Amino acid sequence: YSDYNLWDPLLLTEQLTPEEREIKDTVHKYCQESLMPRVTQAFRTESRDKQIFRELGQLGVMGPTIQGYGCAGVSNVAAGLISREIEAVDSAYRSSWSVQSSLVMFPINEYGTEAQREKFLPRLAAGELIGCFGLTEPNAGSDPMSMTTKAKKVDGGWILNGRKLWITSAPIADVAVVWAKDEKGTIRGFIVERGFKGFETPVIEGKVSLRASCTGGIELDNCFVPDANYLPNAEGLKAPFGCLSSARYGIAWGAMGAAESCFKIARQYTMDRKQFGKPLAANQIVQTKLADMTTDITLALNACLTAGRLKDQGKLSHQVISMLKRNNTGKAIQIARTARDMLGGNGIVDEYHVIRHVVNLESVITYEGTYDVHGLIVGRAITGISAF
Ligand code: TGC
Ligand code: FAD
Repeated sequence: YSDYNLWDPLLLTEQLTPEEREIKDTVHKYCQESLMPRVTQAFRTESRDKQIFRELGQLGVMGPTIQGYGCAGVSNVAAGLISREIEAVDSAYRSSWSVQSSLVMFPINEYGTEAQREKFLPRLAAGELIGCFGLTEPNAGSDPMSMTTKAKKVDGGWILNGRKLWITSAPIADVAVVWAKDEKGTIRGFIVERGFKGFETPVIEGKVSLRASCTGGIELDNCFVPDANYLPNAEGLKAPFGCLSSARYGIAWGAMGAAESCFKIARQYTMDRKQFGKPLAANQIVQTKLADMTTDITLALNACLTAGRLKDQGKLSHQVISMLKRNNTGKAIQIARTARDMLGGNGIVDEYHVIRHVVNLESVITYEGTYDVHGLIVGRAITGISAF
């Protein structure tokens, strides 16, 4: 047997269910026909286009694994395929989708009351409401347990004080899932709504990465949050970490979408461009670079597929998610940088897209736990010793 499937060497697509294949094709079509033509301009102008949330809502991909409340209730593999297709266009669009799905809808569904689910999930699923997730603080990034945002219990609710930083979608969000310590130092979760007094969300200016999504801070100044907006089933750091596990799994797939785009562009470019009287692709060094790229992508995606099937069975440990988030974002940025080099001078121009993926992936290896922090999580799983 000698057939080589250029874009899918291990025949991942054949291992999908008919429903997963249909989802992949539908999302691919929307991303390529609707997001792709807008992305270069969105990146140049740092566009904060809320319409994209509604479009993703209409497509039915928000909070895709949640059953009911206007969500599709599909498999974890289908969710991964959605992430991969969106990030093939731009990591910022995938970021907006991830935060809404994994970091806002997931905690409301997992840790919220029935009334909270009914109030927020259908509108978040439709993209009518935009959500953000506030864990990181100016002095608590890799170590969220050191957060200083406080929640004080008062009659009928809680008073929140503190500051969150690096919060995707915060400046345009209608609701924020915010994490704060109660008076005993236990981490609690709250749904803070736009319009609550003492809730501000300044924009972070000057980002060179993820310019098609909006990032900001959350400032809580004696902000009163009623009991109705307290997440009763979230207690301790494992509650926000549960959300992170869902988002990190999606990023493992998504980063490979960006890597695949860079690989496709680099292959075409080196086939078309001639130097020294022959296509660049005729050089051994160029061919082995392409071989390395597709090898890494193929292995990473097949690991994602296995992980997704395990996640559906409740057998995917968060340490393995760390392994994949670390490996796949690390490989994706290497692939993007190599592709950038293979395009020569054109590699730095946004119309060739590769440089946009490079700078975006600089955020993707940092957020949701940095490359090294995930190495330490796996290291702790191997040795039983915490090196943090
Ligand atoms: P540790 O003792 O490890 O854990 C405390 C409790 O949580 C449990 N746990 C998890 N549960 C579910 N999923 C996970 N991934 C979990 N990780 C830990 C753990 O079992 C324990 O439970 P229990 O019952 O024993 O209490 O806590 P630690 O303080 O030692 O953790 C250290 C470390 C480094 C692992 C952790 O702090 C960490 O992961 N740091 C990275 C911070 C991070 O990822 N921040 C992300 C912010 S959100 C974001 O970046 C969004 S970007 C989104 C976008 O735009 O796409
Ligand atoms: P630090 O923790 O200060 O780390 C700096 C460096 O030190 C890194 O290289 C790190 O690996 C290293 N380091 C840290 N500790 C150790 C150690 N023990 N051993 C060895 N090396 C170590 N957060 C949210 O809550 N919500 C969001 O929506 C969100 N969106 C984001 C969007 C963007 C674009 C970015 C860039 C970040 C976002 N974040 C968000 C924050 C993100 O999760 C943090 O930036 C990340 O966790 C790292 O924290 P830090 O930036 O404070 O870096």
